[in-house]
Amino acid sequence: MKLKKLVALALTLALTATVAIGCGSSSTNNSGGDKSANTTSKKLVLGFSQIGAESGWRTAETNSIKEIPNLDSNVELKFSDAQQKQENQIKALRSFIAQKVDVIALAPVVETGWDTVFKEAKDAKIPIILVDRGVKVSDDSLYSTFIGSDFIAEGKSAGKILTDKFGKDAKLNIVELQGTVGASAANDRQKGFADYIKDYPGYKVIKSQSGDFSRAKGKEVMEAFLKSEGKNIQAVYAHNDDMAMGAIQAIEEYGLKPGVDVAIVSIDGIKDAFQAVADGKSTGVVECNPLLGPQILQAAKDLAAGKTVDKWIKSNEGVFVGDQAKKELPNRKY
Ligand code: GZL
Repeated sequence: MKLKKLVALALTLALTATVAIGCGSSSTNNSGGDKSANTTSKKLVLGFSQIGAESGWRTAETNSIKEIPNLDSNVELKFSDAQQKQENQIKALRSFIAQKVDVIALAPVVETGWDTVFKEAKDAKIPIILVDRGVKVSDDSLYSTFIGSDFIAEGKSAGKILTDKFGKDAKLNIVELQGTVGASAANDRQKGFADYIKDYPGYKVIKSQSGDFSRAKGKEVMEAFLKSEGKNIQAVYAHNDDMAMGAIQAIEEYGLKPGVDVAIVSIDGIKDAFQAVADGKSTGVVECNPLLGPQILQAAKDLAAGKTVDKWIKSNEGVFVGDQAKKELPNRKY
């Protein structure tokens, strides 16, 4: 009997010791007890530096990005709005680096001036995702991928809307509302359009100025164009829809009919632009997809998992004129 009790006691002691060691090792893992025992449950922390809220397109993109944590609860989003200033974006990137985020994403307001802070991110082993605008850096390995459109192709598509409407031999004086000075979207949309109309000698850009991608500035610049050129203007090429909407207002206030006296083409694909085409106030719109949240999420997860991603993840988009725009209007999400 005594032996049995001794064996039972020994077994109990052995069992208790095992449980204690087990807990000790998980608390060792916890190191301080306040972290979850399973370190794999750590969230992926994504820092995003947004340019601002200059256009309907930008707001739609922001909404898509802010949806990311709802698409994947294992992702924590740190979002910063730079109010259109590069120095605020650089500050935000430095803050993300200090917070040791897993991945940094940004929509770079302008193409240049990123080498130093991108090198700091590389030294901190934090991959960078470029969103909707590109950069010019000394070494392309400073960023992992660019998720966005082919702006040169968009500029060509805008030119084609005009040549399809007026024909190869038309004589057309065009005024151009450029996007933000120094932005890749503005530089390449200007280049694409200019390259395309080279084959149409009658098509001439007689004035070109930045409206900074905003409706108010687009209206202001169009008022100045009308003041100096008046009825000598036959078409407007706007690098985004918001500036085109501003131009439409200016044309109407000047006493001309937008879409009739003055053709209008623009890029983005916001609802207002589709409505303007459907109403005959604009000739056509080239879509540029702002709903990039899901693609950013996938790229961030792949990079955090150590996978390589394509250097350019291109967004798919269409071109809409006349009845096509009327038909597509109800489907527009932004
Ligand atoms: C394009 C994006 C541009 C949009 C504008 O990818 O960078 O910036 O065309 C926005 O509406 O302001």
